[in-house]
Amino acid sequence: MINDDKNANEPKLESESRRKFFGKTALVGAGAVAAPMTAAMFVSMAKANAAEAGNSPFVHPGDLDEYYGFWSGGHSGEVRIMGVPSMRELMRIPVFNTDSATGWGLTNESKRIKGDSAHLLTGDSHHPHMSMTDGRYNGKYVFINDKANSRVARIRCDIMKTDKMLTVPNVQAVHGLRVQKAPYTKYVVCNGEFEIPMNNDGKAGMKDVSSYRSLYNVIDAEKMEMAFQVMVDGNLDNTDADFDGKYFASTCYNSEMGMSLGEMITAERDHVVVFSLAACEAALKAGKFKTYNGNSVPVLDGRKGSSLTRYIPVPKSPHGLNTSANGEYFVANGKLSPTVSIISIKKLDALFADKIKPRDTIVAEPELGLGPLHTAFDNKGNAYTTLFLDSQIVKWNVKDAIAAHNGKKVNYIRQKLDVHYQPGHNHTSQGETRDVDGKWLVSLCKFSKDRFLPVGPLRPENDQLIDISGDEMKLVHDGPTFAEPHDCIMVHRSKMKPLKIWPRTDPFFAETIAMAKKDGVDVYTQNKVIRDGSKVRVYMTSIAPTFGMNEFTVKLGDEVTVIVTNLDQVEDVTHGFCMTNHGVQMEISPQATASITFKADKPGVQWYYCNWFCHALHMEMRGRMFVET
Ligand code: CUK
Ligand code: CUA
Repeated sequence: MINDDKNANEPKLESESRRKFFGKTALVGAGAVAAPMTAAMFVSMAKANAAEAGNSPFVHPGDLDEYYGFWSGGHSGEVRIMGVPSMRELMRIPVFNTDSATGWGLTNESKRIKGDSAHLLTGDSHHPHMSMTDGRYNGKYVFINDKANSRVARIRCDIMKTDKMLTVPNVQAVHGLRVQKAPYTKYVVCNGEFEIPMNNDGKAGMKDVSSYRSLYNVIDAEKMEMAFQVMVDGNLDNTDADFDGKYFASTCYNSEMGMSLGEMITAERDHVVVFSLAACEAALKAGKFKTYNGNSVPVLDGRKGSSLTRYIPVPKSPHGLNTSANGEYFVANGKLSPTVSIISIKKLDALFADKIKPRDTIVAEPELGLGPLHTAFDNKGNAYTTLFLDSQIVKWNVKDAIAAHNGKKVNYIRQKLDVHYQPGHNHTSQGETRDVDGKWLVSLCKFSKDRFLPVGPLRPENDQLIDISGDEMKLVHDGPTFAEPHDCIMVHRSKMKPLKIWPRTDPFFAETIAMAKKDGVDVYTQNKVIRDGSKVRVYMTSIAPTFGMNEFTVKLGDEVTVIVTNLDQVEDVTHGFCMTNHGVQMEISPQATASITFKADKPGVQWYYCNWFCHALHMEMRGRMFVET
């Protein structure tokens, strides 16, 4: 049916023909009669596009993707690894959520990592960003915020597991997060979004909001401890860093410090706060800080008039803050304003020296369309901004936008591409680094509406892949995703060196090994039950298709910890441990040790089994726990 459109294979008309197709479908009546476009049609169409651009989205079975994509999972609380350009989901990394398959949040190893928030089972992860050296991804860590419980976590990219988690004190809702790009990621920076009383001990109430503040949070990336916080005027939303290791910038959408929607959008202007890292570190060294809420985290005063910050007025309620890939600009995205504000990073030295006024740092404020939320960049001087309300990506040229601002008659808009629908973040391949390559753009669309088979009232979102290697953006793939990737990064596979099996000395389970040592057990060679009062530790090995221990006995009411060490050295042979009817299960990958604790609260015979399919005799990989009364 699409082929009656002669232009169907014309790359530049792809989005229009797609639209026409939907128009026709609608005419026929909800697609009841219309034949859907077959996969083959779409493939041939996209193939034609790709051939023209020389940037193929096709990764054939058995072939590997060129990029690792790290996608946040929003209120699913996790991080996902995608293969780009195939858009295949390669792995899920549980972070702030609890995971049935791997036992994340249930195992003792993961609870130790979650630390003081081990009891929290939810999260809202927005911004995954990788550690850098000299403005380039270094393949070491991915950091991610938890807006729901004010946390920041770190993922170790050699094992692709969360290895540190920190609850940020003195703030509520950690939102925008980025890393220091140069000279290396010493700090992870993130915004405390919701303003709260500085001492939130119940004395400051709901009426008088004069003591309410938002804090900028600076975290030591290696230790994953708070370095310091900076008190600001207004709230904070998104943030980014320069490429020189000197400045960070954050958007503020509620400079009014309003407590209701109406109050939050009264002022015509809000602002971007710029932080001078050197000034902050000097204030810290000089002891110019206070502490709050009974903790020892130093809080610097970066409110208006302070030497640590500058406030640049921009049209009201800005959202995304993105550093251009050439390191020259901070771009604040207007959201309620159809514009973005381009701040010259070069001019910030003069601003901090009070030689120019805040608005003098703005080199252009191009009008792009309705609802600009986030901007990404290529390696040719172009920017790509999501227009939430227009459901479009607008491609625009930064130099031309600046020329137009200076009175030149030049059209800085290069193209507007329909996306489906309502995009939030977008991101280009390696687009926040010096290695920006201008190949791919992903648009994270909040709504999918009619793009997929209906699956009930709750719909997937739609992550669209766009080829930006040519002069025109070309939509090449729809990718349904579950709630809710806010942001993503695409890292060239040459930067990554994931391990294939665990090193036995890995710190991930070192404390478990230390506990075994205290019990006099070598987990690698021994299968043993250790009783310690009403606590029982069951050490067993696993090698496909058997557990080292076929049966063990405990007493009713015992607290039982099962510690399994996977002796298999064969890549990909992961075992599981599940105690039926006890809500207990976990994953043990090759050469790993994992442990889980539960109460033996049911008498009699209780079967345990391996729940990761590992062998032809996987079903037989089970054993009995006998609970004596
Ligand atoms: S925010 Cu979600 S679309 Cu948390 Cu980066 Cu803009
Ligand atoms: Cu071991 Cu299944």
